[in-house]
Amino acid sequence: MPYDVFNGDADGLCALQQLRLHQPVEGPHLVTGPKRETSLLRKIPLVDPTEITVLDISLRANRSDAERLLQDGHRLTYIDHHNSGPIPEHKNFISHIDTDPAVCTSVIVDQMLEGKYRDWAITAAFGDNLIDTAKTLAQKTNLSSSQVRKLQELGELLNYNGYGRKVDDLWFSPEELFWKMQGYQSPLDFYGEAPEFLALREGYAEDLRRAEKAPTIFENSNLRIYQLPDASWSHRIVGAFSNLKARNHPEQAQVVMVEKPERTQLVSVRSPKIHPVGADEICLQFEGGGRPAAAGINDLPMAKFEDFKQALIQRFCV
Ligand SMILES: [Mn+2]
Repeated sequence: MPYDVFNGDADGLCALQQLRLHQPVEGPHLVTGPKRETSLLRKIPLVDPTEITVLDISLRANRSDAERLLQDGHRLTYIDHHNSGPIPEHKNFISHIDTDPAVCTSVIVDQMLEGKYRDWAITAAFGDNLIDTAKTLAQKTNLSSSQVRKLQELGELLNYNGYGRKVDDLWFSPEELFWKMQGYQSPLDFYGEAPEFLALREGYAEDLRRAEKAPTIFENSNLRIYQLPDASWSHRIVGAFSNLKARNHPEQAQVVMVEKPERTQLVSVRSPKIHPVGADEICLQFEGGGRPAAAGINDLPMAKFEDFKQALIQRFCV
């Protein structure tokens, strides 16, 4: 039985959605998790050699497991846009990795399928906050501007649903959402008909109202740092909130911190839209990761906050 391994955000969901609408697989095993859980290949149990499709999780975080699975005789198709490090050279490792900051995994899948389910790729690009990419792709379709706005809202809501410390924080588990989505060829029908869509819209509005009241702990014209409390809603809204702030303040880097138990913080970093680089470099220094435009840290010790703040200032304010 094949395995489909995917990031539990809009991009991972819409990448798999396109692939499985194109090529349905009888009862695939799904391996996924909240957006920030990216070491997913280690969750594949010992099974006979099979096809493993991997979507939207960094190879850097999964390399040793990828190598082990190749040694065990599995065939891996790896499709991703995160900073990967060296790519295994093995006849059973098929890689479609493109780290161009204008590309996300669903856009790579869209290229592979020659635009067959492009509306889902547009949805994902909006979800990954690649607005220009989404709009450029939308120009190649017959969508009206109101339909494009719907895809944007859906992408943002699917992305929002991926955020949480654990699956219990999420409104819907990514597996559940994927199976619901598989019932729809078009994201516009999912938008119009799926009760899951309405539930996400309500949950999002409520979480955002709370986040808008969060204090700013540092601000100048190039950088702003917000502090959110330790709560399920903070963990759900952190990504969408940072994307929203990044969009509304293109000249400023946006950093959203969420308190966690054990004196650490979860951190979301968005580079300034007008020059969207640096976020991954900074997060890598503090055991996080991501892309040049958007990156994060799972556990930043409070004791490291001053160093982190100085790194941000060095990168974005000079
Ligand atoms: Mn992605």
